[in-house]
Amino acid sequence: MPVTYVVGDVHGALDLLLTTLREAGLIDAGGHWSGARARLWFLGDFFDRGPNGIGTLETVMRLQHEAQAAGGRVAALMGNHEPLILAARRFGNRNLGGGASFLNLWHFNGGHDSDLWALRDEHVRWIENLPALARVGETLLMHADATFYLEYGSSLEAVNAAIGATLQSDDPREWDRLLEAFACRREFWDPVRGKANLQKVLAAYGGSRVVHGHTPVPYLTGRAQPEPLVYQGGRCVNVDGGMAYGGYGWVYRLEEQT
Ligand SMILES: [Mn+2]
Repeated sequence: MPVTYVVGDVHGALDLLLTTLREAGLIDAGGHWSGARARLWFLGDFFDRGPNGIGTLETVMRLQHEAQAAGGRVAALMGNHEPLILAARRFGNRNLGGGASFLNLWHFNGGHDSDLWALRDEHVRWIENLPALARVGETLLMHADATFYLEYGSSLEAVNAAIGATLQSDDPREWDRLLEAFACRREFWDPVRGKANLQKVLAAYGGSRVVHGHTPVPYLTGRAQPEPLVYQGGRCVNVDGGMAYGGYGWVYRLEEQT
């Protein structure tokens, strides 16, 4: 079986991403795929906060082609910052009630105008096709440590279809609903309620553990640590090292559980 690796939220920290992938042996000194048949999953949030969202996206798209040619695979989930920038692009400055526009919301969440200007149709189509959830063996991959996915469907396929449909919608309320829901976090953290939430999510979508990003580890624990955070008795792994916040870039190797 090929080895699977997972990278959390890059948030435009392209230089750190390249260093991290190089140290893991997944790209060479020239930045090209050297992972052979390895699988690499990104958990979304390519944009905002850090300086180079489009460069990050284009790097992932390029590595996807290079990996495929080598018999490997690069794949990605959608984070909340992907619909954020698409909403800013689709609705712009239109005031949609409450005095805020999607453009304001995106800026408030760390959006850089340079990314929006550089966002082309090709990028948009790629983002629109990203799944929200994926399963690799017994591991459920999700961007957010949140249960809102259950409001979109009771199977992995249903969630991906419903969130995909939202991204095709012209109804700002649908976008608003998604962005509000996607802002939830820390819902697996509490020893009791978090455990129950985790069980609900795993029961619906399969797998025996969750690997997620979205909430930088120091936000949960109050301190930086040099490797991903394993919690809930090993059934939950947070791979968001806070790459755009002066934190860590991690390549987390999935040990297949049988
Ligand atoms: Mn996020």
